[in-house]
Amino acid sequence: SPRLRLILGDQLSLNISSLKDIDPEQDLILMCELHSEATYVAHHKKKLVLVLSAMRHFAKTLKEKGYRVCYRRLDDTDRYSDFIREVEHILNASGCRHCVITRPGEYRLLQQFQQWQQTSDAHIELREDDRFLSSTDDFRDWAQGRRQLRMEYFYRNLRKRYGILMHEGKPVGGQWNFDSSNRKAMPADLTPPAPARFEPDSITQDVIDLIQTGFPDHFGELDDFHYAVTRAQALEVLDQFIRERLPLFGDYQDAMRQQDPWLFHSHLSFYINLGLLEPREVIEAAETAYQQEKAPLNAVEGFIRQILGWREYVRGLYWLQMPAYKEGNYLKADRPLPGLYWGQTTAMNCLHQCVEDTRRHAYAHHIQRLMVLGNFALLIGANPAEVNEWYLLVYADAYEWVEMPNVQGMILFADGGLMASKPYAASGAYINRMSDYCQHCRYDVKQKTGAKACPFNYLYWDFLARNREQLEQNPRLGLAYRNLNKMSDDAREAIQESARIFLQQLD
Ligand code: FAD
Ligand code: DLZ
Ligand code: SF4
Repeated sequence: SPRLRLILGDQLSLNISSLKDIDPEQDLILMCELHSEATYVAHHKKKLVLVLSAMRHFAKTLKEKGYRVCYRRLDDTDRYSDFIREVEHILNASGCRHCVITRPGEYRLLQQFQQWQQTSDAHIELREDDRFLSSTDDFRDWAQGRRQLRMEYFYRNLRKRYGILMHEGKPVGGQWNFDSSNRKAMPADLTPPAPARFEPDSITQDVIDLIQTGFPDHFGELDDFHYAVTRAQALEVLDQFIRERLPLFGDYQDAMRQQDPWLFHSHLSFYINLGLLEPREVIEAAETAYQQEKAPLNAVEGFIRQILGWREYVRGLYWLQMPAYKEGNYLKADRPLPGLYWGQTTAMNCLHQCVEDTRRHAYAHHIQRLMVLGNFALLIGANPAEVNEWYLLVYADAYEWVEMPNVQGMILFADGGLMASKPYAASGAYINRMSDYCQHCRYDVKQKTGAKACPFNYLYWDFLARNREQLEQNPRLGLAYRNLNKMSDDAREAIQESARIFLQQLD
């Protein structure tokens, strides 16, 4: 008997588990553009274009392959509809009694689907998402009995399990990690290659018009959309990355440069997360480049660790910890997210630049997200719920399963140290070392307190003082607290006074 196959917007893979064993003659594939998905957070305009255009192109591919596809456009679906209503409608209309779905990436949808499974008259079959290299059960087993869940050990297991960058049971090159040779500041005369660009075709142009008129209030610049929207284009981005950027990926992984968020990063998260590229093939392409001596080991290992390590790890952590993970607020942070995150002017050049990159491209690279935007949110004590919402809606690669662990665990220490052994708090010196932002800033990164001083400098110490109760016992902060304790009363008061004035103005 015929089966309905539901494909969600981030499941655009021909070999997704919900399409296995499909009968092209009888079965029907359903895809739906939903107002509810476009607005449950007010996604960046470029993100909406990326997701909807990629969905439309994927539907076209499916039809060209001879599948029967029912595609519901935003203008066809009711404003208040959701996946369940759309599926039930088709089931009722067609008489089909069985719907196959690959488990959604977000907890809120899985929960809805599981409740519906209990109440629906039809058979709702949920399948594993096997595009990941590690299943949620694997992660649960690994996490069992561990007090801290360090990515590094999880990653080494996967390297061994899949034999990636391994030789006779040992890591290639004799070590697991080459970070000591990575993370250099970028020389001013080095010009990174231009990122791949794809001019919008008529399908993308229709979606741009739709978003322009339908979602004018959403954050972000819509002009100059040039992302890949098909698998063929995403493969071009991958190929270009491997040839042009991967060799220097490790060296400049942490560098930041004014007006250029792209640098030597891969820009592949958009496409891997949508399903246009499989993580396995991306890892393989990088490993092959190393074997063919087209890229050095420090770059290739560093890149593979991001995908095989971090990406799989955050997904495991998310499913292990939800729904409680969302509520974590270890440092009891409660400041509303300041307007500068939405583009309000700020004299802090690093923040201005990173928000501007984000507004224009729905992209910022990892260190901008972590050490500028994230570090600031941590130091000022921004409320985790608002920070999560911001990261989930502004980045075109953001889905809750990957966004939330990075925010709760990596930047805000809201999980109390399950992921990170200490908060990623840093003063202005780090930003100055890794970027050219400070050279163009009204503040002076060398001054510690006062009206001209870089706010990161006093906010850092103020953060440690404010969170003494939760953080002083952390062994990795021992030195920082000893330095804080050694300060004269005057110095400490000057810091707290500068922080008080700054934070008051911020609110
Ligand atoms: P590259 O630097 O080229 O890295 C290669 C790939 O590794 C990425 O494409 C991505 O798939 C993976 N990767 C790297 N770091 C991480 C990480 N920490 N977690 C998971 N995967 C990783 N990434 C997202 O895909 N979606 C998000 O919503 C997201 N939110 C983030 C929020 C914060 C606060 C931070 C600090 C990081 C976040 N990241 C997120 C991780 C990382 O910043 C992006 O994956 C990366 O910037 C994407 O650009 P790229 O493809 O050029 O990455
Ligand atoms: C992100 C997104 C958006 C903006 N719109 C849709 C949509 O209209 N239809 C759809 O099927 N999926 C969309 N998505 C992706 C879903 O929100 C995604 O499947 C969940 O976030 C689960 O990871
Ligand atoms: Fe940012 Fe401080 Fe440097 Fe200005 S001086 S760019 S605020 S780190």
